[in-house]
Amino acid sequence: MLTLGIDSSTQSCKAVVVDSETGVVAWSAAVNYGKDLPQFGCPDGFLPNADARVRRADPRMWIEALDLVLERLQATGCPMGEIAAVGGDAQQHAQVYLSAAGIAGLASGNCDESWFARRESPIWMDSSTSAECARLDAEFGARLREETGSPAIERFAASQVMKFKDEEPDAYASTARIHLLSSFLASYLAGAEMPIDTGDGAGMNLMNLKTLEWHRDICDFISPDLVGKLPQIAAPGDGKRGALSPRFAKFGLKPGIPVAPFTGDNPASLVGCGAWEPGCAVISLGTSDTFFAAMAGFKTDPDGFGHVFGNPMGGFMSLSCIKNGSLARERVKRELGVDWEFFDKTAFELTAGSTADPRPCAFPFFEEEITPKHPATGIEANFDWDAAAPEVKIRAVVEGQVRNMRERTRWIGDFKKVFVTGGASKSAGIRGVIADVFGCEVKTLEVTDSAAVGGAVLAASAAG
Ligand code: XUL
Repeated sequence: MLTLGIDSSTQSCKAVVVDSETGVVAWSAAVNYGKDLPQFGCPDGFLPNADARVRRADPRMWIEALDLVLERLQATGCPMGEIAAVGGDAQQHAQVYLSAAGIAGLASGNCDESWFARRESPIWMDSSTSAECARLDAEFGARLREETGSPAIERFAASQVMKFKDEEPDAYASTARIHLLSSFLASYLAGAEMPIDTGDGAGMNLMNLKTLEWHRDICDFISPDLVGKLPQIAAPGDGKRGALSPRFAKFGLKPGIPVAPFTGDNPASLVGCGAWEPGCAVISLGTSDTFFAAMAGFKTDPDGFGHVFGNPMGGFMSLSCIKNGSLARERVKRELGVDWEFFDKTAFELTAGSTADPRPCAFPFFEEEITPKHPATGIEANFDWDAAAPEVKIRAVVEGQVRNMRERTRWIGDFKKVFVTGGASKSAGIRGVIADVFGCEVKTLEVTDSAAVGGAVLAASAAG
C-alpha cells in the first residue's frame, strides 16, 4: 500500500509517498517558502518584524505550498491514483484563525483572504506573550503544568489568543474557529473541518491531558466563548478521520481516500523514527537541540522545562527544546578556527581517557536559554576557559550540552536506546559523549524527513 505524508514545516512543505510494506520512501517533493513563494514575503518562513519576539506568517502561503507540493509530486511520475491514504504534520503551535466564510469555503477549497479573521498567524518562534503568560500563571499556577502538560508558554495558543482578543477584539469576535496549522491543513484536504490531535493539541495550554478534552476553566478565563471557537479533539485510534475532497483529483489523487488527523512535527517524527514505544528517545541535533521520548504514563516535569504532548500512537510523549544547539557549536568552532574534522572527531580522540577531575564542562549561553531559563551570558565553564586547548574546549562544550540535556530529561526515566538525528548526528565525538552520559546504545537514524514519514505511517493506520 502507498500512503502520502505531508510535512508543513517552518521553512518548507514536503511530501513523501511511502510503501507501507517496506517502509521505503518511493517518491518525494518539496516547496521552499522563501524560494518558491516569494510573493508572501516570508523568506525564512515568517514575516520580517522589527520586534524579534513577533514571528507571524501569512496562512495563505501554507495552502499554496500544499497545492504546489502535490503538483510537484505528480510531476515526479508518482502513481498518485494508487495512494491509499493521506496523513501529515505541521510545525507545532502555529494557529489559523478562520472566519465563518473560511469554514464554509473549505468545501470548495477556493482559499482567499476572506477565509481568515486574522491575516497573520503567529508561529512557534513567537515569544511576544510574556505578559499574558504571567496572567495565566497568576490564575492557574501549578495546575497549568499538571493538567495541560506545560507551564504557560509564549508560543502556545492560550497566551496568543489572549493577546489577540485584547489587541484586536473585533477580529477575535469574527473568528469562527481557531485551528492549529496541522488541523487546518487536514481540513483543507478533507474539504471539511478536521479535529486537532492530542499530539499537537497538547501544545496549546488549552487541553486537559487527564480527560483529553478542552480545559474548561482555562478556556473560560481567556474568553467564555473560546470553547465554541475550538475544533473537536481526536484521540489516537478513535476513528476521527476525513475523506479526501474531490478537488484533489486534479493532482491525480483518488477522491474519498482516508485523511488521518494531522499532528505536530515532533510527534510525527517520533512515529517516523519508529520510537513510539517507551524506552527509546530521539535527540534531534538541529538549530536548536530537541529531545523527545514516548512515556509509559502521564507525568510532568517538576521543574517545568519539559513538555508533555500526546503520542499519536497512544499515550504520551515528552519534549524538551534547548535553544543553544548547533548554532552554539558552530560559533565555538568558528571562534577556535578549526575544521569540522577536528571539531567532530579529532578533539574527542585527543581528550579520550582524560582523568581531569572535575570533568571540564562548558555551557554555551550565546542565546537566552529556555531549558533551563538562563540569560545570554556567553560561555560558562568550570575551568579556565581562556587558558584551555581547543580540543578541551570542544569536548567541554559538547559535555555541557549533553549533560544539561540528561539532567533536564531525568524526570522521564532511563533509556535503552537513543536515536540521534539532525546535522550534528554525523559527529562520532558527539555520539560518543551521548552514549557515555546516557549510558545506553546510540544509533544514527538513516531517515531524513522523519516527520513526513511519520505522517505517512499515520495515514497507513487510518487506512486500516
Ligand atoms: C516544539 C517547537 C518546535 C516546532 C517547530 O515545541 O516549538 O519544535 O514544532 O519545529
